[in-house]
Amino acid sequence: MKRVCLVRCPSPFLLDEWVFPPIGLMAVGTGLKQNGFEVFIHDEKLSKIPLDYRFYGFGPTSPEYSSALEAKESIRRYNPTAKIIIGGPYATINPEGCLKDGWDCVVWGDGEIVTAQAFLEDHSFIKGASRPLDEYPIPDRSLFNLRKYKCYLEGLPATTLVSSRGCPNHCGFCCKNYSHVRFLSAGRLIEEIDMLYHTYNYRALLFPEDIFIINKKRTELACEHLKKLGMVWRCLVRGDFIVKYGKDFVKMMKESGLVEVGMGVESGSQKILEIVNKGESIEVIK
Ligand code: B12
Ligand code: SF4
Repeated sequence: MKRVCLVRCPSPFLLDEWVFPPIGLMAVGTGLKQNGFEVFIHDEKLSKIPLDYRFYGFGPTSPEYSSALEAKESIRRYNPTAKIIIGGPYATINPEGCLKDGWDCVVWGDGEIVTAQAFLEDHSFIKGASRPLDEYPIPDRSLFNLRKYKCYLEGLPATTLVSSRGCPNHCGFCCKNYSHVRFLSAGRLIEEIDMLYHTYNYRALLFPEDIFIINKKRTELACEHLKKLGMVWRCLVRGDFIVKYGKDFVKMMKESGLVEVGMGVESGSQKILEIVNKGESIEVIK
């Protein structure tokens, strides 16, 4: 059996790191499982990483990278033949740096399909294809203990669902490699909502992705379904989309169970908004 250990890096800089489950590792683990791997997601202290695996995978963001590097070195010391690879946000932003740091393989971009190849074949770098999101399996929440992550909305246990990737805007402070946006279709989004409702008994959801509402029609279909289920939910928005879609759209979202939005204001100075390339005016944000 091909046994793989995917490691979630610690984020001690967060107020509470046990809120949002690692969806990226879950997505990669689901792809590996479909390719016959036995997947274990390690989300304990790094000092407790099991050292007897043949394959290890890390997917850190930039602030998590130094701890991933340290963990790689410890695994190497005790298990020199293990294949240790890296993917995820940091590897996608700085693949050259990762290559210099001695990872056995660096995976750029989507990991669902290519990670099995990264483990089984002899590559130092692999570029993940940017497929339509409906082609990927629903991330398998049973790969670890979802309830360990304590997130609440209106007092109800909540969890996350990422239903799109990318963003068409170009804020200067934002770290992203591509501007094209990919969505789950309304049907596939509803399928994942239903799974979290029926199989995992969630009545509250968070859509933490860049801009959940960017596709108006899809948002309307999702709202219709969330309303039918009686769920409460939260998402991120941008002021310009809210202004463009209008008050009726906001009312429709609220009536479907929306209880909170997060919106980047960034600054009260028009000059600073321009310097950071926010693409929105103070008036629109107000
Ligand atoms: C949800 C989210 C969060 C959530 C939950 C994070 C979590 N626990 O997963 C919260 C709110 C906690 C959060 C916090 C922060 N986040 Co955040 N977050 C996101 C967001 C919007 C979506 C991530 C996601 O789940 N995507 C869906 C999954 C399926 O995609 P994915 O994670 O990219 O994984 C795919 C690939 O990367 C790859 N992959 C991932 N892991 C691995 C592992 C292996 C071995 C392989 C081969 C491949 C692989 O395959 C996956 C499937 O295709 C992204 C923006 C974005 N569009 O990606 C920002 C993003 C990841 N966050 C970012 C940042 C900066 C932060 C913070 C540092 C912000 C802050 N200042 O506090 C914190 C700290 C995060 C941390 N722990 O280090 C940056 C990271 C930039 C960077 N240089 O690393 C991003 C890219 C936003 C941005 N555009 O700037 N975040
Ligand atoms: S709108 Fe959000 S996700 Fe898009 S570029 Fe700006 S900060 Fe990044």
